[in-house]
Amino acid sequence: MKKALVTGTTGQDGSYLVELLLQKGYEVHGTKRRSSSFNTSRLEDVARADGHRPSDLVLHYADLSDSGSLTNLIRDVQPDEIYNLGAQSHVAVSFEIPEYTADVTGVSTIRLLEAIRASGVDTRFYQASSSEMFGSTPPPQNEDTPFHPRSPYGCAKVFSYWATVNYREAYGIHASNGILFNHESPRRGETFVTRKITRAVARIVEGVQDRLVLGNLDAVRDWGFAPEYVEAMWRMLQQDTADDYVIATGEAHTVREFVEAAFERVNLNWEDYVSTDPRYERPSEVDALIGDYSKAKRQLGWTPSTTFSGLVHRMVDADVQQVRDEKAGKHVRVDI
Ligand code: NDP
Ligand code: GDR
Repeated sequence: MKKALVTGTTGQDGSYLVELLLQKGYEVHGTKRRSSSFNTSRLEDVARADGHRPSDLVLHYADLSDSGSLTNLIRDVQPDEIYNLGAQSHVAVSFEIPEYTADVTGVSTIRLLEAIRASGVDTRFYQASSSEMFGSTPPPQNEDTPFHPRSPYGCAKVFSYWATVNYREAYGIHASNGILFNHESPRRGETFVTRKITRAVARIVEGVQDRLVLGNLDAVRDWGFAPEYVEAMWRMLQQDTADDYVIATGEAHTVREFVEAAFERVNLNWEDYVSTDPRYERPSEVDALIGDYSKAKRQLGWTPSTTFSGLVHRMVDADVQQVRDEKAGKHVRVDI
C-alpha cells in the first residue's frame, strides 16, 4: 500500500486529493491545524456512514510554520509521495499579512524539502505552484513564461517554485511544480470570487441576502474544475522524471461574465443586485491569466473536461441546495 502525506488536507484541493488517493488505495496522512472550532467540514464526504474517518486516512496536527512538526511527520510516516497544498492562499489577504504569507506560503516549502533531504526518506514531492507567479506577464502563459508576481502571495509562490526546482537539481529529489490556474468547486473557500458570487446568488434567490458587493469586474481568469486538477497533481508524481507543468483550461472569462452566468442560472438579472466597492480591489492587480496546458496534455495525457457554464451551474446549484439545507436546519457540522 502506497503512503501519501498531504499538507492542507482541510482545504478545497486537499479534500479532493484525499478522496482521489483513498480511491486509488493509498494510506493517506493529512495535516490539520489546531482551531477553536471544527475545521474538517470539507472532509465530510470521505467520512464513513457513522461520521468517523476511514482507517486509511490519518490526520495529524501540524503547522507549516513549525519545522519540528513537519520533520517529525516525514520521519514517522515515511511517505512515498508528499503533496504540499497548505498555504495562506488568499491573494488579497496576503497584502494584509505579507510576512506571515511569505513564511507559510514561501519558506515552509524549504522546511519540507530540507526535512526530506535531511531524513533521506525516498519520496516524491509535489509543490502547489500558481498562475499568480506570472502576475503581469501577458497571456497565454506556459512553463517558459517569465514570472512577474503582483502580490506577497505571488512572491512567496515564486520562492517555493524555485526552491522545488533547486532541491531537484541540487539533491536529485523527485520534486515537481504544478503551476495551476484558478480552479473552483462547490468546496471553494467562500471568500474567493467565484464562491462569493455563487453563494450570494443562492442566498438572494432564497431570500436571505439583498445585494452582492464586489471589486474589479474586469479581471480575466482561466477557471477550471478542482477535482480534475488534483488528478493532474497525482499524474505528475507518477512520471519517471520530475518536471513542472501548467494546468489550465485555456479558456478565459471576466469576473463580470462569471457574475452574469451565475445570476442567469436562477433567471435573475445581475445588474439589479451587484455593485462594486474599491474595498475589494487589490493594491496591484493581476489583469489576465490564460494558461497553455499543451505540455501537460502531451506528457501527462491530461485535459480538462468541465466547461465554464458547467462549472458555474454546478456551483450555483450546490449553493442553492446548501442554503435550503441551512434554512431547514439540516446542515450539522461534524469533526472528522
Ligand atoms: P485553501 O485555502 O482552500 O486551503 C489551504 C490549506 O492550507 C487549508 O487546509 C489550510 O488549513 C492550510 N493552511 C493554511 N495555513 C496553514 C499553516 N500555517 N499550516 C498548515 N496548514 C495551513 O486552498 P486551495 O485548496 O484552493 O489551494 C491549495 C493549494 O494550491 C494552495 O497552496 C494554493 O495556494 C494553491 N493554488 C490554488 C489554486 C486554486 O485556484 N485553488 C491555484 C493555484 C495554486 P485551514 O483549513 O485550517 O485554513
Ligand atoms: P485569485 O482568486 O486572486 O485569482 O487567486 P480570487 O477569486 O480571490 O480573485 C479572482 C479575481 O476576482 C477579482 N475580484 C474579487 N476577488 C475576491 N476574492 N473578492 C471580490 O469581492 C472580488 N471582486 C473582484 C480579484 O481582484 C481577482 O482579479 C486564486 C487563489 O486560489 C490563489 O491561491 C491561486 O494561486 C490563484 O487563484 C491561481
